[in-house]
Amino acid sequence: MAVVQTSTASDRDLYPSRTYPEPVKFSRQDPVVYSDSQKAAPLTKAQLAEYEEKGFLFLDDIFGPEELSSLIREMKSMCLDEAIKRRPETITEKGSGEVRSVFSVHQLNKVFAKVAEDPRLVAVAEYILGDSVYIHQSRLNCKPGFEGKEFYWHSDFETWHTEDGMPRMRALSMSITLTPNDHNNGPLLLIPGSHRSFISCVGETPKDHYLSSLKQQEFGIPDQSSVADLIEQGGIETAVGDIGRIILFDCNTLHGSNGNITPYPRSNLFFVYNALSNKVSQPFASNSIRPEFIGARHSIKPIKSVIFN
Ligand code: 6CS
Ligand code: FE
Repeated sequence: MAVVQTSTASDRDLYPSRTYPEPVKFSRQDPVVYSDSQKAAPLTKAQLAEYEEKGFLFLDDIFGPEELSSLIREMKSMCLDEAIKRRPETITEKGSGEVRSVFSVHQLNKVFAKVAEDPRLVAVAEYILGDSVYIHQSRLNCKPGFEGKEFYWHSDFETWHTEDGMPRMRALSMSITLTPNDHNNGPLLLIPGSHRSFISCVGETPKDHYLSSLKQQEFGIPDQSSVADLIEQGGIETAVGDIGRIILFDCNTLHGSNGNITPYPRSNLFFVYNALSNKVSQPFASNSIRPEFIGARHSIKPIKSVIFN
């Protein structure tokens, strides 16, 4: 049972993890939605309230059919391309060698680069984060049929904080569904309300952890008792949806997904928007710096602002 700690851990690190011998539960010290004036809001009050409350929100009917066809074409060629399979940005599945994830797709593919900077997405990210934004990470998770393995419960922020040096909870992910995400093919599972707690994980970060964590994460994952408590409180919501649905979720919302044993791939395109004022610095609990294709550090490029001129 994690000790509940509400005081801040230290002035440098509000979210210490991978340092204590036992799990500790901290309260979130950062806002969820940073903007408050409804004036430039690209979402309704009800949508913003739901995101604030649950830590995630589904957005539908953003892209037209032609746009989706072009994204699907690019995804299929990437997930199946032998040359892509050999690139450093590509993580393959344990056992089968199928493509599990391709990172930095906004830099590898012009179509994905355009979507990353699409004003319809950027406006939402800027409003919620209350700042201009840049892409901290992008990836295509292919989750191929039969071979797509699970992603165990985790907070993305816990990793981005400890391994990339992201100071505060001022980032969010947009996952664009490019194949149907149904109850059977390993959809994203999210724990409503979990974004308001920070679960400190036990176990020091191994050297070059990303070489194993992106295939199967074993460090920086919350203890079972803390996960069970958060599920007791908030339940589990399954992010099923048709092609084109955007799953918008806070950097600290606990999520995971089961393996895919159906013939049907569950392929989603992810963009992680970070506030310009929240640029990564030195990792808070790791001795190695992750490669640029996993977390932007030297190639931070502010996206042309939509609501902050
Ligand atoms: O380590 C990371 O940055 C990645 N790991 C997971 C399981 N989700 C977020 C991100 O793609
Ligand atoms: Fe994740």
